[in-house]
Amino acid sequence: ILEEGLMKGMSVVGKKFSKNEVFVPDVLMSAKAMNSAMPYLKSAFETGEAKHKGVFIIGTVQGDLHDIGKNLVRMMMEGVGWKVIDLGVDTPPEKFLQAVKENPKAVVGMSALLTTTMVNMEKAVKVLKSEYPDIIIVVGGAPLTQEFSDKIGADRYCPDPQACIEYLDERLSLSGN
Ligand code: B1M
Repeated sequence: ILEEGLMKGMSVVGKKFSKNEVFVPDVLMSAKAMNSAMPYLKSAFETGEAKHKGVFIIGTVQGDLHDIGKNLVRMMMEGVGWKVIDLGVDTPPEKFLQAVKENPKAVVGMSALLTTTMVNMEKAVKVLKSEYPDIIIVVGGAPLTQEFSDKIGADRYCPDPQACIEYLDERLSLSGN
């Protein structure tokens, strides 16, 4: 149900959103439809019949209260099979670090919408990478670029949720799972 139905559907929506063929409300509706099915599948996850792709920790960085984009990424990631831990908005580096300590194999996603909070993203990336050099960190948000992501030592800038999904599928060889 998850792999051949729901995830395939979300993938179609994600690709269309990337190409501006559908818009934020369409993605929200699809993600809500997807999420409404998840409780029925919970027992399969608990017995190990269905597996998550991994744990994805996401938060909007310290000082930043914008969460619409971050929530979209969360829903899309859940939609394609990641277990998501959402740290919310205004997330200090220590909170990211604590979440990684509790989930050492997790991938981390950070969102920033303000030029003034991009500097806090840099701080959070540095703290995580110094304690966990192999951790994968993806970043996104309207003012960001790949150049900025490279400069602060993150692994990849994702302009939209689909880019995030495709990058992690490829990097972790998850396609087709
Ligand atoms: Co704010 N705001 N805002 N705001 N706000 C912007 C961002 C701004 C560009 C407006 C403007 O001046 N034109 C401007 C930033 C300027 C700058 O820094 N260069 C701005 C400002 C200045 C401010 C305040 C400082 C205003 C004030 O108080 N004087 C203040 C700051 C508060 C704070 O955070 N401390 C503020 C407040 C607010 C509201 C609370 C009113 C509200 C936020 C509500 C909420 O999020 N719950 C708000 C909003 C709504 C906006 C705009 C209008 C819309 C942002 C949005 O949600 N876009 C925005 C102007 C604009 O963009 N037109 C603006 C839709 C969303 C789906 O897109 O978040 O980019 P986005 O996410 C995309 C991608 O970026 C990507 O995927 C999403 C889907 O494609 N993405 C990721 C995002 N995170 C990702 C993470 C990933 C991967 C992809 O991996 C982890």
